[in-house]
Amino acid sequence: MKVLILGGDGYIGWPTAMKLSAAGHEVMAVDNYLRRRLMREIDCEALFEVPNLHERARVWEESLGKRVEVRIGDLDDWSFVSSLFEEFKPDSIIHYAEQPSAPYSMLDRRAARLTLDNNLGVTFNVIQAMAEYTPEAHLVKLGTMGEYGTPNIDIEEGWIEIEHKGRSDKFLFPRAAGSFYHTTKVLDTDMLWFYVRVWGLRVTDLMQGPVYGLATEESGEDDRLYSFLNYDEVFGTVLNRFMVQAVAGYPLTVYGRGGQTRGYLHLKDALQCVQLAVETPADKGELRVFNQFVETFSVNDLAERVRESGDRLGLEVEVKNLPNPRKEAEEHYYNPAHTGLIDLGLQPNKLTDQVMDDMMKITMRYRDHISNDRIFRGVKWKK
Ligand code: USQ
Repeated sequence: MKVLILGGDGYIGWPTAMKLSAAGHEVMAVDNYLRRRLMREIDCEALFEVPNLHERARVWEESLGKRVEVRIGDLDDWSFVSSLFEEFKPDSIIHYAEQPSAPYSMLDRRAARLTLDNNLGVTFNVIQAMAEYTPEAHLVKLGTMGEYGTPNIDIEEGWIEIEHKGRSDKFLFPRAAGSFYHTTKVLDTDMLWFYVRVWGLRVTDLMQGPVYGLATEESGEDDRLYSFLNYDEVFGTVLNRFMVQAVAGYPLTVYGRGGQTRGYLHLKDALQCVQLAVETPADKGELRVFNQFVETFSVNDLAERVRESGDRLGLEVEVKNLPNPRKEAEEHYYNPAHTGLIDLGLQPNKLTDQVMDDMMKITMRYRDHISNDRIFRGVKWKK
């Protein structure tokens, strides 16, 4: 298949490009380096420097003999998007090209506006380009489990049957996002659902939980092919942050009571899920939704796993409960369904002690790169 990866420079974007290229797909990776620019602007550089997308594609071609086409440009700009679709005519489009950080979206008015404009603008352009150039193509769009929030009922996989006053119908599961970033993903889903209804597009919306990990089958031990490992409060996800904190001897930053529970998955499983979605497309006129995670953990569970791994590896790990800078439930019911991707063939990689220790060992290689003042700055949700 011809697969267009939008946001191909990102934490999941580049590993996806390698994965699908290794699987024999013809891959084009596109990015405007927005994340790199924002990381620099707010002084949140990743744990180690990552070569640019052209360079990574060269290293990949040298090591595997497979080519990933690279284009750099702004997907919020219609002329760039239309030229891409006209040139490449993808069978499948993977859309990761969004500002991905909840804390970034809560920094200030400008950051919130950038998140709104970029995320909605790119999704809109992709929909328009599909309709104009590739109406049979399949869009695999990265959403987030955070679209649902933490309701006091079981979370279904995208859709819910509701019986009301003797009649029943099927609706998108109610959404209640916890940050402005998450809200843009809710708006994306609504926009996609509208165009699926009226134009009969083919869409899979992946409700993904927080991802952890770095090495994949394709990167192996070659750190020139690794993704960004962010450990700062803005772009780092919680388990990656805790591992770096443990290695730095910085007390683990558990926000509030630490009962916040989410569905987590290893980067390798995020790739498996996306590959499965690409290779078994949604039907025309279908908005297919998968809840993309493997296991649920509370923040306290994750801190404990990192502490135990630290013990095994000779690190002294302290855990500290900080006043929560976010507005979120710290103790809550959480029971989301997640059978769709398992039914398609997902083989989960769970967070075993071995997986934990292997990830910690990679992090330990970069101990000297850690800058403690990047770890916590307390971006507040409330004004
Ligand atoms: N947390 C801490 N301490 C920290 C960092 C985070 O206690 O130092 C807590 C947060 O308050 C939250 C949980 O850990 O309750 C997860 O936080 P996170 O920063 O790992 O994840 P989040 O901000 O929700 O966003 C991440 C990705 C985002 C993706 C989302 C999936 O950055 O792109 O959409 O995970 S989900 O959380 O399911 O919405």
